[in-house]
Amino acid sequence: MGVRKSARNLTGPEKAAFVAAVKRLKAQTTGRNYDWFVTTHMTYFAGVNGIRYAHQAPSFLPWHRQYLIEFERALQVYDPSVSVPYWDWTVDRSTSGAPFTADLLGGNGSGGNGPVTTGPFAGATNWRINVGSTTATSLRRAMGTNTLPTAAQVTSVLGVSAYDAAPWNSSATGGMRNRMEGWTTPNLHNTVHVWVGGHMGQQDSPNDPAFWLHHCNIDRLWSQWQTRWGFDAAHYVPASGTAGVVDLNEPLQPWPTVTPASVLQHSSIYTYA
Ligand SMILES: [Cu+2]
Repeated sequence: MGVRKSARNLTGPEKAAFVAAVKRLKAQTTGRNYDWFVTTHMTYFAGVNGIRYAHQAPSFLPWHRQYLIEFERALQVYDPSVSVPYWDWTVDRSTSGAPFTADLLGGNGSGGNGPVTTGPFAGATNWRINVGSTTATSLRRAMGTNTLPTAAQVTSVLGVSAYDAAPWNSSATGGMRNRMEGWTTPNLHNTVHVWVGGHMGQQDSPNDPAFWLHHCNIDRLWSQWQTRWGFDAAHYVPASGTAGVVDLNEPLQPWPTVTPASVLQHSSIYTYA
């Protein structure tokens, strides 16, 4: 059972171990390597066979929870001590502080949506972009063009008792999920993708390792919401019979045996510090 810590609280050796495991997964040539994760996010970005999985749907949160679990397990093949850290962007709001330091994610791109020039993922030799929605071969960022969500906005979202509501897409205004995902105010998750910019603003956003730290924080906020309102099956909707989305007991592809119901409880796999 792993403990996911805030990036700001990682020790130097913990940061080095995370970076090393990520780079080993990137260098893996077969199986579900780093680029498989990027491709999978792109595949599931929009609907597959008429079902929305990863975005603009109730399964936004459980799909990314399973995606993080799979990624973390892939890192742990190389180093069992590694857990994915989270980036609490209500606290760490600088383009040069945690987690965007030279010993973890590196800093901003140069000259506005340009290549990252510092840290372990700077330049195509250190970190080559192989699959993506643009032809850039090195990691790009354009940080700080908008304002990160605030702690007060997070508190307001965690106070919404309904998990989600019809019409179960980017137009839904009646639940927590779309406020968290960000197609309705106060727009938490989407705002952070835009704030980092560059690759993080695209469908191939997992090309930026910042993706994992951001989504770890989103998963942590969902866990906090569950702590307040319930980890039980009654706190995921729709329960059944809704076309085009993943109901409580329907498969979260590409993991055919995983369902929203099966990932509601996470404490036997990981907890949050
Ligand atoms: Cu995202």
